[in-house]
Amino acid sequence: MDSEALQKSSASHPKPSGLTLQYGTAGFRTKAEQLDHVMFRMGLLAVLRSKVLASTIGVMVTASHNPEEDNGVKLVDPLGEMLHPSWEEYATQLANAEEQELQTTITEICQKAAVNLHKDASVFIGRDTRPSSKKLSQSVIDGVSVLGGQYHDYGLLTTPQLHYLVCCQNTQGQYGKATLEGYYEKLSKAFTELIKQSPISGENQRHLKIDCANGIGALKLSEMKPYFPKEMLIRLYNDGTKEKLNHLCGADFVKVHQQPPRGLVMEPGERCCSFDGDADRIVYYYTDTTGRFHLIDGDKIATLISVFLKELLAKVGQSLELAVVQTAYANGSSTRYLEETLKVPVHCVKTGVKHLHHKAQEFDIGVYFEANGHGTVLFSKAAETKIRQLAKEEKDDGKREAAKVLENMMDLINQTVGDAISDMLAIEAILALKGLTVQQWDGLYTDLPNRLLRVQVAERRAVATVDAERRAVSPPGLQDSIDALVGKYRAARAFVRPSGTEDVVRVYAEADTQENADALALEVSMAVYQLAGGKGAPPQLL
Ligand code: NG1
Ligand code: ZN
Repeated sequence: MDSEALQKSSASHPKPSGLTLQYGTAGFRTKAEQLDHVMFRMGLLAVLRSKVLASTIGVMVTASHNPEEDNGVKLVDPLGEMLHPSWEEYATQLANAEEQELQTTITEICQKAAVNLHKDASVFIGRDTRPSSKKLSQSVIDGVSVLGGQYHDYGLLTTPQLHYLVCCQNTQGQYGKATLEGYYEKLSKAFTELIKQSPISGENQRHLKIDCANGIGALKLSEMKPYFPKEMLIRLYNDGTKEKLNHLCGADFVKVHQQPPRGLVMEPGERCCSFDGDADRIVYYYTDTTGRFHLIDGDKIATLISVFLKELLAKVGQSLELAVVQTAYANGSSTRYLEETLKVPVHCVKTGVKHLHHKAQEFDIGVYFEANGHGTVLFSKAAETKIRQLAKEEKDDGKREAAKVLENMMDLINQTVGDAISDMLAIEAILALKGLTVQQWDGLYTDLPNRLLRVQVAERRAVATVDAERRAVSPPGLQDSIDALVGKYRAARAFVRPSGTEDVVRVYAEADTQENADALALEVSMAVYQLAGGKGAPPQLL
């Protein structure tokens, strides 16, 4: 390590003294102007991680669904997974080291993590469309360069594209070609194959309106359009040419407010969807003939995919184990439908994609989605080999055809991480193959009315939870209050947890009617406010 060069380079990315940040659920995330030093240092960390694993590491500059003024950074591990939790602590240490401690902090991390600084390092970098992202990704490059790492700056990318590229690179092309064309070709080939087998193939067209949250999704979908089969007609809204990123639009806005995004006019029954700012989340929706808005969230996406996979597995005649992984935010009706009607096992884990991803890896086929629309499907190596073999060699025509559909689905789904583009194509293919309208899909089950609120408190970690975040163990008395409040309503459930990405405590409630869900959410929010040190104005419905 060239100490002098490091010191000099770091001095041009100074850390505001006293500022401490935490590598949270989605990496570092805060106001863009506080992040320059963090970016530089994540460049350093990516080099160390790359050296120790002898693999390419990804660095994505984005703050996803958060406001345009924010930014963030997350590291991508070799197979496209989130950074291993054991390194999150190093990330936090490095980001918070004062200028004069930087060198020793690096040395300490190298010792603890057995990093040999003489090894090579390679880092892939991507960024979203925020005005601050270009400069911040340059700071990542400075960090990578000062430790002698090689880098490839892909510029504007969706988050899942970076995960895909990193995985391709580290599997020597086995997962696909490590280029954007490789990504477009892999997905569109699988999608075209699937559509060919559907009744809509030929003249019938599939229309879909997409709200791109004024983010990167618009750019990347435009690039991908020429690769789509002619049946697929997409129209992009909120493409970033007029309005601000994530402002009154995007998957998070639609999910939280249970309202259509601004800038997208819907005819009754028209299928529409929203991406978030970095295109790793997707939700669908439509309005019915009475003008009522219907949201189809991540839970219903997971359910549609599970219904489809379960039918295919029955056709293929293989006993591959299919399971769904959810969080406590999953609508109670979805869990019930999956377990009781579809008879698919459901597992509940803590919020945060890394937890869902990890759990889903335990099954032959693991479907995971957060209610907010972040999710994907994982196929184990054994399941993949079996499916590919059946698709090629199975003598029974029906079974072989079903195996081919499974194989194409497997290639269409971005298995490295939730991916709005890939999920959208998978959903469109399933709807086409099953001949389902958006209303029929929505009719699989009826969501329990629900409400998500945020409560400002002095210290959000004052709220601690157990049982996959479904029960609060501190502050004392909070869970008893929640239990008492829940007991007042029918079909009710509520829980609270500290956010991993914002300085708030989140409150979720569901009940038999929207009025009751709202009332329960507000009452639980008041309990949090009173027992967990609420600050500012008392909680209100949005
Ligand atoms: P936090 O802020 O920890 O609730 C939010 C989402 C997560 C996840 C992360 C990462 C909700 C309720 N929470 O986490 O599901 O997506 O952001 O972006 O949607
Ligand atoms: Zn996102």
